[in-house]
Amino acid sequence: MNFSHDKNLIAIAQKVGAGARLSFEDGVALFATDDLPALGKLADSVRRTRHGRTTYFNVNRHLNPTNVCYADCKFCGFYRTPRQPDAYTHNIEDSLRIAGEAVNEGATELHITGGLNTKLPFSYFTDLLSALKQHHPQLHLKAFTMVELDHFAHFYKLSDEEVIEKLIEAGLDSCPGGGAEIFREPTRSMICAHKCDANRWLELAGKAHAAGLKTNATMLYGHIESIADRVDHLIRLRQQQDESGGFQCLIPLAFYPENTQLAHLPGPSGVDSLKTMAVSRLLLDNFEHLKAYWVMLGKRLAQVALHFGANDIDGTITEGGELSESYSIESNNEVKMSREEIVTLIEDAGFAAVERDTVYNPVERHNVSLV
Ligand code: V47
Repeated sequence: MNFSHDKNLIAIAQKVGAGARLSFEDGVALFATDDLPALGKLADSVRRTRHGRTTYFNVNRHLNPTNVCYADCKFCGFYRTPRQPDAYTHNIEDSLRIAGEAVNEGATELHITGGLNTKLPFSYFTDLLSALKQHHPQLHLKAFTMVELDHFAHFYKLSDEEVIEKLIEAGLDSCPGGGAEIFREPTRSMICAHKCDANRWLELAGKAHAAGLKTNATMLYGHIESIADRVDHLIRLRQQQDESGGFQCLIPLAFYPENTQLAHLPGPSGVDSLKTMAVSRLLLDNFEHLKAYWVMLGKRLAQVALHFGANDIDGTITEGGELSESYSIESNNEVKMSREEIVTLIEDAGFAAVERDTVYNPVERHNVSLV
């Protein structure tokens, strides 16, 4: 049986087999294929060469210190203006309580990100990190996207280096990948005009890497962007990784339209999500890890995505009640999986589940009934 009826896919498979880097045109051709199983097989072969049957997950919790944000991103259902009744900002005690719950549930990581809130002093963020570190030194603090770092630098009139240094001093361990959205203009300005632009996002990632931090990267897809926008995004990330080398993983984020200014859009199809996963794996030859973020894909599609290049399914998550980022495809407050459930999900998909910490060291547990 032939590998594929798609001649373009056969030519690209030969390049992949020879270890050659794929071009922008290859990326567009991969998205254009109608041979989904062959595309998946190709991405899976790369994934298996790197990671075999291993699929990583972690035990983590999200903490969103404030939902007040001036950025007004069209795709966001989370942010509030300061006067809205459900606008909130946690005090340190609230955050410590959430972190304490996370530790009791066996979390190794706190994922911290929030709105761009001009009412808060910079000390709010450094005090938050210091208090968390002091009370829970074992928790890895993965906090603040490049967009938040950009806001801190501008709003508090600090150099980028000062921002990064002060956050590290306070307890920052690594940074999440949010805020990348889609880099290419005019799409970026149409969906998030008030966020930093692509060059600035990439520049800050480079500076965070230079300071020794690992960071992640994301791509928000399935809204108004074109296929060329997606390929451009992936190639820019690849270039930055060549330069600064500190990205751990890419998380393609499937757009969830409900409660956003783009609620009239359908969001990506399952096939589109699987293609995006596979193309990401094939184009990003210098990214070790690719996450099938189950919160946005849904648990079932995330399982399938593990056969399309993904080698990580993210975490148990646990949003704290009102902290829910409110854009999950898993409705009914299901933004939580037990450790046991996540292991079953991975094994049921045919892979070996390995719990990792934030920087991909395996985690040994002697009492797994904790979570
Ligand atoms: O930047 C916002 C996205 C991101 C919607 O680094 C939406 O390990 C879909 O970056 N539909 C924040 N996506 C989340 C994020 C993340 C998540 C999990 C793991 C990591 C990591 C990072 O969420 C935003 C934006 O791209 N987002 N609204 C929406 N309606």
